[in-house]
Amino acid sequence: MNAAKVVEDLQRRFPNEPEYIQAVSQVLGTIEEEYNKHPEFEKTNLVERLCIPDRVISFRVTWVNDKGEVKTNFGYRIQHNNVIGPYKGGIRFHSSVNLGILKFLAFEQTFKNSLTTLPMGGAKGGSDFSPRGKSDGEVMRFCQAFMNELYRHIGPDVDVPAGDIGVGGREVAYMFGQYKKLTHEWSGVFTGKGREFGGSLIRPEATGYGDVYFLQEMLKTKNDTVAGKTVLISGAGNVAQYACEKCIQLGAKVLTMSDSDGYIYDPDGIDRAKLDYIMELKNVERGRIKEYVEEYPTAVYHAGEKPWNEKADIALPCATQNEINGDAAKALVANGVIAVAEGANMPSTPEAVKTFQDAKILYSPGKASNAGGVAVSGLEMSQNSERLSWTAEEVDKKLHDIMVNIHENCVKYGTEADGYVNYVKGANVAGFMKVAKAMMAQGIY
Ligand code: NDP
Ligand code: 2IT
Repeated sequence: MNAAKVVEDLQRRFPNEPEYIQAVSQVLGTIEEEYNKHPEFEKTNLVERLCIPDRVISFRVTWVNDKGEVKTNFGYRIQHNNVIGPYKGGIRFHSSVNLGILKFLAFEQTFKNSLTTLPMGGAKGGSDFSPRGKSDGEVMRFCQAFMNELYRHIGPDVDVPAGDIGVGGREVAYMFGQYKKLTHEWSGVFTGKGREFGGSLIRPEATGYGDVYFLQEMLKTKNDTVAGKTVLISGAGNVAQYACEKCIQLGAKVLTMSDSDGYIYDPDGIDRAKLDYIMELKNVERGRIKEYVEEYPTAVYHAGEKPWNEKADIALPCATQNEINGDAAKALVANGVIAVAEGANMPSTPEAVKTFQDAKILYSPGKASNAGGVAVSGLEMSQNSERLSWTAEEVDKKLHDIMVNIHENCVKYGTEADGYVNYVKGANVAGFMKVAKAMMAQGIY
């Protein structure tokens, strides 16, 4: 395989999908050497079969808003690869959603799920519907309309969706309810469900906690810990909130959180009480992060900006893709950042990744450090299958063990000659090899 040639070819075939090309390019660039040690891969054109999704489902979603107006959005489900388990991955509702973004997410999910060691294939879905500013009734009607189409393509042993941006416990519950109504069947077809109906304890916390567990492992390689560190977090949603919670528990000082309109900087640190305020603001009132400074006037709100110019020891990007560009990465490095652990999917541009790696700081890609969310989704599937639920302590311990294991695999496959751990390479090679072996075993179809 010549990675550059494959990417060039995909770019020609899918010219309007830059995020998909970006994700493929990063993976192929780092697995090329390993891939070429296995001539049997090339003989069966494994690379092309791996990059192009098994199936792309697209559909129209029509719903009625509170004013009685008829609205139309599009819906997608990308079933990327199911060689190691049922298709598995979140659903994103955001105005920016398009085919290329969902294809990049489904592609990444395949390797991430492989890294968890649990039997899950890769998928992603979503819509350009934005829950922002919508009433609860509108969100419910949209979720039901979305499920009226999607239900025929999913199932507990076929494809198991979950949340992502704009899809949390509320949306999962509405979609699950509609699936049940349409199929006349209760099954573990979704993860991230409410605790009363099969949801796993620690699933809401899992991505953020897992990100910080991974960060702890990275710091351990330098005989360092999270305690006492200053932290920049972007986002104020599910991942950001629980990354913040774990940082607070471990004695770090979180200085920032953000949303798509701007960020807040709190020089005194976001403590437990302040985080409780943010959780209420975002999850119940569905407000904006700028309201934080009305409650805590010593904090400052920066409209239209991202937090990366602030000085801190650690950065946890937990909002969205490409939120750290080359300049932002240079600013972080110049300000002495020692570790970047991605909570979001592909939040760093290729220039940013290069900047972190050239500076030899600890840097982990989302598919490694945010895998805790889907890992606990896998544990939710197990609990649903055996009709049991495990305690929070049990699930948290399994999550912790999985994150430690992913870190070990990154070190195993990503350590370079000078001892620097290239976590991107480590995660990609480890994730890829398992999928590749399963694909080879299952033949050409
Ligand atoms: P949420 O919807 O709960 O929160 C998303 C946060 O990011 C919000 O604060 C949102 O602000 C902000 N945001 C979204 N889009 C943009 C944008 N275009 N520019 C700037 N800020 C933006 O989503 P999650 O916390 O679940 O997801 C965050 C990231 O983590 C995503 O990359 C997701 O793919 C990834 N992830 C999520 C997992 C999960 O289990 N939920 C698992 C693994 C990864 P606003 O309110 O203004 O939109
Ligand atoms: O990006 C992700 O890993 C998720 N949004 C979670 C997917 C899942 O199935 O739990």
